[in-house]
Amino acid sequence: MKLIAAEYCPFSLRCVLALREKRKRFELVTVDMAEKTQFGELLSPYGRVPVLEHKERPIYESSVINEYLEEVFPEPALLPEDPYDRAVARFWIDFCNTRFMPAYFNLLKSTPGKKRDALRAELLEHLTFIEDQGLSPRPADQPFWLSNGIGLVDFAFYPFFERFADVEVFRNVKVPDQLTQLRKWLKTMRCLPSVQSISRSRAHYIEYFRKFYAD
Ligand SMILES: N[C@@H](CCC(=O)N[C@@H](CS)C(=O)NCC(=O)O)C(=O)O
Repeated sequence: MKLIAAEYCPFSLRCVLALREKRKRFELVTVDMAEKTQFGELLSPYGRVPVLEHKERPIYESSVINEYLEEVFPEPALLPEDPYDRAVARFWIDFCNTRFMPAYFNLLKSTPGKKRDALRAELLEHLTFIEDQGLSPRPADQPFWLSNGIGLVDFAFYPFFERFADVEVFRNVKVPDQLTQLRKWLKTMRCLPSVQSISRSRAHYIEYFRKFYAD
């Protein structure tokens, strides 16, 4: 099994984390997206990574890949068993893909001014929504988003927080101190061996992203 991925790509990280948590052996092929025309055949029809190659067939889009992995390798389970709970998990993955992630990248790509201020407010609103609707309703001793075990919702969001130093330093948005559940969840995630295997230091991210996002 092969994962075509890119360095610093949060979507690729989602799949690396799911594969590691499923304890699956896979070849990680890293392509340089700055030279993406050279790698055309490896990319998705949208010209993107990640792409999973399994049994000589390609699977595209990080959320689809992770659901495929869950179906093909059901153990350990990364989605809840109950259909309602699965729907809740899929809601959060959708929220991440359609609200949180666009707000995060639009803020990073913004130029100084009123629009940036609005994008900053939007991202903060999403962080508060995660705290209030996603993490606060959990039982106090539940470590992960939806259960006592790690799951696809945790992996959908974490890669953006892994590199959150970029919005903190270059766009002045940090996870507010009062979002205690979100902070607690982040702490738990950072202790996972699969997460530690892909983590880099805050200083590393700041240095790397400076050339893209410093005004
Ligand atoms: N919705 C896609 C997003 C993947 C994505 O945007 N990947 C980036 C790298 S982080 C990419 O391939 N960008 C190339 C491009 O859009 O030209 C997913 O979840 O897999």
